[in-house]
Amino acid sequence: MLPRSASAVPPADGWVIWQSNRQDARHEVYRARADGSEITRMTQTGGLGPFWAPDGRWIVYRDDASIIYLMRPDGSELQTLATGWPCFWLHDNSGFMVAQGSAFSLYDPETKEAKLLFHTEDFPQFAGTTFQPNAMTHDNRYLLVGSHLYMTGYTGANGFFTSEYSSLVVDLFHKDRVYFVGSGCWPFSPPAGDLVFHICANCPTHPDIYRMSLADLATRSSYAPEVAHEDADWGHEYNPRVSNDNRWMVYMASAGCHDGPGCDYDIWLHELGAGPSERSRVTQDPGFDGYPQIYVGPLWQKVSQPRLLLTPSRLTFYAGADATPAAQTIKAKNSGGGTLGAVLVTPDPSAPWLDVRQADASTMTFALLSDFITRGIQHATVTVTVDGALGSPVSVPVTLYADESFPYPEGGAPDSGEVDAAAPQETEIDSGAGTPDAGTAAETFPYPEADAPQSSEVDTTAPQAIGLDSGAGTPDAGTAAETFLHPESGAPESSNVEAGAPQAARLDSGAGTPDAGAPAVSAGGGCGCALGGMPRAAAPLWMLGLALAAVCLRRRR
Ligand SMILES: [Ca+2]
Ligand SMILES: [Ca+2]
Repeated sequence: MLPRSASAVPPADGWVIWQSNRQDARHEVYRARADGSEITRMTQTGGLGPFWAPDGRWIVYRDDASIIYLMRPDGSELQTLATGWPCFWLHDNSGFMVAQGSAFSLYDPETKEAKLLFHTEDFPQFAGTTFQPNAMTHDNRYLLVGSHLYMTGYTGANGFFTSEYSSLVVDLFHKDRVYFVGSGCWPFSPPAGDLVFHICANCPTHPDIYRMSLADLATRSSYAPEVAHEDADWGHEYNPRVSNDNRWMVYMASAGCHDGPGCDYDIWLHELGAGPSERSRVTQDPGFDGYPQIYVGPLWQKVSQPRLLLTPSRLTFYAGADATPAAQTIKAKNSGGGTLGAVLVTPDPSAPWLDVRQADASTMTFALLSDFITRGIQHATVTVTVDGALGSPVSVPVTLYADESFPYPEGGAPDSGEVDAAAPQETEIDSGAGTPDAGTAAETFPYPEADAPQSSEVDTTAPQAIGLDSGAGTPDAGTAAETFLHPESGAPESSNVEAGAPQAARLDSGAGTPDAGAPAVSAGGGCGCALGGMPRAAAPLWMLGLALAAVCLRRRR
């Protein structure tokens, strides 16, 4: 059945990866152009839940034993990394999140090192229920979580809701604040802008892909369909993911069939903001085609000359006058051949609050100068140059959220209407705090209708600016993710890899119970990323996996 509406022309340099059992019973990773041409099988021994690095330089996936693999987008440099479930890449390009029991760690694909970002236990309100991180916003401020937290009714930061399984936003700067997005699963954030997406489980043609503005967490009034089709019209939508250039969404949809590998899911492409019926078809095969990712740009290629890679590629600070955040570091790496030349850092003269220094030949340190901080959101752009290197210079966007403990900037207090849109009911705490002001949110966080991120953003259409790395160096203790997500973090011990995650992963092998392979929990990297908040025992987690699959996908009438 063909789409009902005219569809946009897929990007000529767009690429999609996904998992499919089209050639044999085992799922493998496939790659194609965004128009569905040039389908290439990428794996031979099983491949599930592939995730593409924001700059395109790596693909990570797992097999049905929860062994994590890395490969280049051309299939080269295939290697195993660890055991667990890859959940998502951080938009700052620093690595990908892996769930290992209740521990969530950031893995650096170049150094192969891991560092703990957080534990389920860091979020006590989720004790006794499920906690499934699906994505992080582009500034690493908000964690998007699927959970049963609201199952019997719960009052979070934006009010009381009841929903069996729901998509939630957790403010990592105020971990006690949980916001309800909607009933259903798969919360996901684009690489820029202030939208979140998820699968609405109780909308007119559910499941559908809905969006909401983060500036609107308090009222949810911007909650609206991004993609919505009737089931019979290939409208059983799941797993929305947004391209690195923030223009395209890929997702999987069936014609109403629900339960995983036995269903003919196909991959679909949608242009963001083009209306809920706009789409084009990427795959058309009777097998299961699911968990797509899209990358727009030239495919990664090995080069002989030096190529500059910065990890992370952007920084966010959240500051209160009583607790100046720790300095953060960015590593300059050589993702090409030869030897990388000297690194030159050019600070932003309009940002006196930011002190940028070179700690050593490849490490840049970013610190805040409290005396120069004023209340609100501030942006800076630091330029990193390496003569003779591909991708140089690189502009690094730095964002500062300064809370109410700082003075207002020159010009005085904002209008009374510019209260913290995210939590107006908590004005004692929130007024003027780091969440976007209602009056400036649109400007600060462009909706992806814009063809390119605003000038202060990294140009995500220029993957060569942040190529791949030779593998030298180790992550610093002060990088953004660690500083903001888990200040008390330490390296995860191998014992943190609990039996539960791999066991749950085996649900997706397609054998056994009717729920095996159901997209929500078993076969993909999203909703069922991890089964946290439960005792470290295999059996309950395994059973929970079945329950989640049922809940997340069976919100039928
Ligand atoms: Ca639908
Ligand atoms: Ca199919």
